[in-house]
Amino acid sequence: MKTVPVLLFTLLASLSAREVPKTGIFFKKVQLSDKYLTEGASIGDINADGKPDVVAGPLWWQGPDFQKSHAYEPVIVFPITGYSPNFFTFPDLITKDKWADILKVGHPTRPAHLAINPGEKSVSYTHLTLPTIYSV
Ligand SMILES: [Ca+2]
Ligand SMILES: [Ca+2]
Repeated sequence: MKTVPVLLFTLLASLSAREVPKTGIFFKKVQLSDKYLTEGASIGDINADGKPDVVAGPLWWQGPDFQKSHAYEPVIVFPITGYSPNFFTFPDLITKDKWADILKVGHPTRPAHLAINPGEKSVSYTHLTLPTIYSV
């Protein structure tokens, strides 16, 4: 009769021990969108508030809760049966100001695009198409 409670206690103790990682690093899953917009995402401080934001395709989500999104280019939803032409987005301080710009790389052999962050100005991003570079 005592076998079942002891076994249950052991099982619960074993499960709870697995829930707490020894590293002390925890993760929380946050779904940014239910639309298929891009193949990848990156982290950068787009609004220069010192908190990491997420950039994915034509949108960036404002950290730290990632509930509010901002479009820096037209938003196009793609069918899940193919690839999105938005492969990777890389935020960085390319124009050497405090506002992270976004380098977008699409399909191989297609040109990359640079979206220059307007900062606090109420104007849209400046978009530049970069020359395509082929390598063998
Ligand atoms: Ca930020
Ligand atoms: Ca910039």
